[in-house]
Amino acid sequence: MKLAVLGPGALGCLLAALFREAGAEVSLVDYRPDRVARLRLRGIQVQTLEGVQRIIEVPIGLATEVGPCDLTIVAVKAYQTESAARVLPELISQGGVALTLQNGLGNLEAIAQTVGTRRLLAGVGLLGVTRQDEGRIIYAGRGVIYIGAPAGSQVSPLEVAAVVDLFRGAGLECQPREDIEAALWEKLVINVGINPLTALLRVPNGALLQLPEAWEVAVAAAVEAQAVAQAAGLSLSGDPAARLRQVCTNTSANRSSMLQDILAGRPTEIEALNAQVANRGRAMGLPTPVNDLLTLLLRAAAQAAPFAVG
Ligand code: KPL
Repeated sequence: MKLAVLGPGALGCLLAALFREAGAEVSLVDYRPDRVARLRLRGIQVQTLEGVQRIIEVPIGLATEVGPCDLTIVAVKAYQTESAARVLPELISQGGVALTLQNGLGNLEAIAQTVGTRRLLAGVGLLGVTRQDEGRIIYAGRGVIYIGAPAGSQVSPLEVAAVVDLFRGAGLECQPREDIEAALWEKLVINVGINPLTALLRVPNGALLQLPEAWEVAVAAAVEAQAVAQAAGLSLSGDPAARLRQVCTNTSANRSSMLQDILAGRPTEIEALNAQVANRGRAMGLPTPVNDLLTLLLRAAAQAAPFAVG
């Protein structure tokens, strides 16, 4: 199976490196020729879960160089999905599958705009990966990856099983999910709690467990998200606070992706996370004051960067 991982961020680099080490035919795809050239020279440097530094030489190229693949994993930031979706037709072979493994809501819809829903899969990953620098990452916490066919997809359960096996073969914990939309929301419930609080307070995920006020806000955001999901007809498993606690424990040393974005001066995924909860809640007449406020604070934090002191 020929694989492409689109997006050389933390998750993209990790997946490409693990697949490569497992002997898969994989390429990392980027849209920036200058970065492609640098990553080709340097390889991908991974600090493993055991704390060992490894350099893994992964083939890296532009979409036109890599060409059609059987499986293309979209691992770009949610705010880059629309532009990434434009190169997907070049990367997906006849009968090939696109799998989004991104945070938040709205990615499936953006990808479907260019490649349709028939050969689409969605995935949700609860693992912790920190990007230290271009092509340099820390695999900071194990976590399960769920993969399934969303509404409108015609990818068969057998094909989903083959993709799940591929992930397992690369040493990742992976499970098929028939209710992948519910899994996306379960992850959203976690992200709307952990990501903005860790980004605003500039702390690793585990610190939230030691900060009672921050924890209270994180749980309140997660509870609101769960209520919106339920109002939208999705039944999510488990209690949001318990789920938050488990992910904070499993990824305690990890810097959330939103904290990494804020520290690097990049845009954040707030529009795909808390803003989605707030918008969908509003549309159903369900108040989401905590998600409203966190959305405003994160927008403000991004706007404030040029004025920051110290
Ligand atoms: O998805 C994540 C993120 O940082 O975006 C978690 C699971 C919270 C790990 O940090």
